[in-house]
Amino acid sequence: MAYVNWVTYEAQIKVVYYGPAYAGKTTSLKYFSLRLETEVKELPTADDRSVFFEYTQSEQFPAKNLQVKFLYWTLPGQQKYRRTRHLVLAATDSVVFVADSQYEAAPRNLEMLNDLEELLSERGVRLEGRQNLALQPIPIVFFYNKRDLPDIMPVQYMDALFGLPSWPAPRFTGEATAGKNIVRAANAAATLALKKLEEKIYGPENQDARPDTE
Ligand SMILES: Nc1nc2c(ncn2[C@@H]2O[C@H](COP(=O)(O)OP(=O)(O)OP(=O)(O)O)[C@@H](O)[C@H]2O)c(=O)[nH]1
Ligand SMILES: [Mg+2]
Repeated sequence: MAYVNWVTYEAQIKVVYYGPAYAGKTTSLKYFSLRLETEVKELPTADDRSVFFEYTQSEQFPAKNLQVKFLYWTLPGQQKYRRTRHLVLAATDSVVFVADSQYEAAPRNLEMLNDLEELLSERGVRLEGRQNLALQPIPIVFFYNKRDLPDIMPVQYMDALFGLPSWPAPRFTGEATAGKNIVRAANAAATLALKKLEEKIYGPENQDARPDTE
């Protein structure tokens, strides 16, 4: 649940970029921060070969009575940084799952999705659309990256891989190196998290809306 300071009426929403190593998380975040005209802050690991985490933030903007700031985080996908990922996932409000579209990356994409769900469940959280009503749902947006490469999985093949036909999570295809669809995916994740925050604070916007069938 987003952090809200009721003295200053400020809220923070944390969006985490998750996905296997080399999928393009850092490239996505760097492109997005350029567009936001902010810098990516980095905390290198002790061995200096990878980054412990990176994040950037948007300007605050008013939503209802709150000033909302969005923080975008990413973290290394290699197996050895699992503990780091566990820490960085604390208080996540929304996830952009950056998948590598190359065929050979299919098993690593699935491993990281499982890894994400396991680490979230340890925090009492699940991905929205997944069945486990004991856990708190957070939104997820899929980003199929590296669509410029030749040997990539067709979009429908990837949808089937992740089970998207029965899991209505937003999905974008793109190219982080060229910035294609990066802003759209980031905004979708941020908007879904903001909607959740507003519902928590003000109640469902439209009482007549279709009931949540999760
Ligand atoms: N062709 C192509 N290459 C990409 C794309 N996005 C990222 N890359 C390249 O893929 C490599 C890995 O990208 P990163 O952004 O460092 O990947 P990461 O997900 O942060 O990886 P870890 O931090 O190790 O988990 C880099 O050489 C990028 O330039 C893309 O859309 N197309
Ligand atoms: Mg990275």
